[in-house]
Amino acid sequence: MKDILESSFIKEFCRLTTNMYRLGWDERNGGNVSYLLKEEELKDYLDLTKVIRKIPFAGVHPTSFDATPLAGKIFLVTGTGKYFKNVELDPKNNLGIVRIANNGKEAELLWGFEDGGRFTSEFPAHMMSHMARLSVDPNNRIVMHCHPTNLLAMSYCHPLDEASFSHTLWEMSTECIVVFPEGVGCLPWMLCGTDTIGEATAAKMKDFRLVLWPFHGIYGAGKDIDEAFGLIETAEKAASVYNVIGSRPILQTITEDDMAELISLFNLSPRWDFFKEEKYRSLAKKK
Ligand code: 2HA
Ligand code: ZN
Repeated sequence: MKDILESSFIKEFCRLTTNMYRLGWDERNGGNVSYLLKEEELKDYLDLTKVIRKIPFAGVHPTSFDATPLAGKIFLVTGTGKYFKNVELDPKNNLGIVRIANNGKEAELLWGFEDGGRFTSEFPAHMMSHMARLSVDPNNRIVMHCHPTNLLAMSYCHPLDEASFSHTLWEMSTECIVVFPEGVGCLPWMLCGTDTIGEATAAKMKDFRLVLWPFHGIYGAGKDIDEAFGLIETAEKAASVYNVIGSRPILQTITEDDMAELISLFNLSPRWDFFKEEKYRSLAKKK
């Protein structure tokens, strides 16, 4: 067997958590990431018949969600209570590779969590989000959660309806509507780590790859690490522009006609119902 620490998936995952920490998105033990691995990329590194131990989903919070749609799927996931700043220095203790058991209630540890640890307290939100994303995009592989400062700040002073929140982000930087034409889903504040917030996040994940948890953070999903990371990075950049502007009057902005030009150039399907002008909103009604 080859050394798994040399695998491209562990290396890329470590770079991801280091970058997230460096950007200030993951203070202390904040944030969590789960990455769906392919059996063929694992087979040179792990004996997939060797289960180290079984880890029930229920941790700090009771949980009763059913992960049978993911049975047999293998995830690389961050550990509960672990600090992103330490992942790259010590992947074996801070990360785990787990396979969802056939009963849909526990996971089989195949590698990692060597100090007896377990996966993130947000495992229900992650697994339910994977199920939701896979139902609309069979190529989705990554779900990541973090606490970017500017999106958090914006969640205090901007209305939290997803049409206006998304529209403001689209206005704050030209690339936003190109990167997330579907906008950003917004939840109310909810208790984290629970099935309830997991279900609410997953429901949004059917329509959005970005879901805001006000006063807490954001979830991003994608086909690969770059897509999910890039979504959060772009939304966070736009939120930082919003916060730099603050309460100064906006004298000019990206108009909906400008956005429509971008949409046409990149052949995108945006949430037309998030637009304000009737000529664009009516495009949503036609669908
Ligand atoms: O502690 O970010 O949402 C990890 C978290 C919980
Ligand atoms: Zn969090």
